[in-house]
Amino acid sequence: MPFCMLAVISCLIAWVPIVIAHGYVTGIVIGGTYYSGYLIPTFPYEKNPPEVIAWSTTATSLGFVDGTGYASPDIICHQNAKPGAKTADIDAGGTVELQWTTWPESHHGPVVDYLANCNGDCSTVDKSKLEFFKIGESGLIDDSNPPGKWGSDDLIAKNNSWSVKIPTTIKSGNYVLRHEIIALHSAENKDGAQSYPQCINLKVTGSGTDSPPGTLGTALYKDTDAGLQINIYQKLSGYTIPGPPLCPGGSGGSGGSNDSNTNTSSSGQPGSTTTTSALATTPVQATTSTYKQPTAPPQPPATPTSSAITLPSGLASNLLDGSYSF
Ligand SMILES: [Cu+2]
Repeated sequence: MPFCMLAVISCLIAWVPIVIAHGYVTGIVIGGTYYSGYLIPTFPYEKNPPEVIAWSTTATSLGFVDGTGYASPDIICHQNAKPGAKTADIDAGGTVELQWTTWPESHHGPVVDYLANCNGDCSTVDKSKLEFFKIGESGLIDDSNPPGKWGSDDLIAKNNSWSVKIPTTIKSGNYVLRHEIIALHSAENKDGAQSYPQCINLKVTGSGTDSPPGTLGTALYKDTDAGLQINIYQKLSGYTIPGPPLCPGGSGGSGGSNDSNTNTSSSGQPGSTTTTSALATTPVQATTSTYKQPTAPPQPPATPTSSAITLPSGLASNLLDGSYSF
């Protein structure tokens, strides 16, 4: 991964840029109900953080999992992720809207969504056993002007939000939704793609019977995948969205404008072909709040006050994990 000690030090002196870089899901809206995300700037430092539907992580740098982590449990739901204690109800066929922090425009890449059946309570599930099937994907939308227009650009255009439809045909049960942006701005380098996975717990209710076959999180990607080792600054003849093919009933997500054939799923089938007219184009305002977003500014664990830099222990391990980029 790109790594520059000078940049790390300058960001430590001015802590805030680290906190606002990259991104995470701050909130989720389902059927008009607002659910808090796992607020990484604050929850890790609270004694009793609120119980939420989102999975906790230790990605306090708002960093990513790069190609060296595709076989690591961190790729499943981000660094050291643990299941959310709560679960949101949703009808099969319903839409989940995920609200991100401001996504950096430079971080072009696909947006993908998966479900995995918990076969029981998701709050105690063993993530290493979850088998994910893809329910939404949006890759390269328009490459007329490299680096092109990507799923991530649609996400930014939709006020940094993304809507994904739960297939109407899947059977009722408890599922983990794995929502992910893959940033390709450094993907010309081996292992340079950056995954930002975010997981939430859902209880899906419907009359469907589908139980699509899934893939373990640690088997979703290889660093040699065509869609993960790629130079997006040149004209591309097409783009293969990483991961297993879209399951039947899956869709292009809110970003898919579907006006080109540049997306190709890994199975060779056309990628985003489902129209998404029913999906919200702007974030739904919270009508029911299960958790009030704190108004206090994020509290870093320690702020260096002089030129002597002391790394907080958690940060030091993140650095070793290679979770920084600039
Ligand atoms: Cu970044």
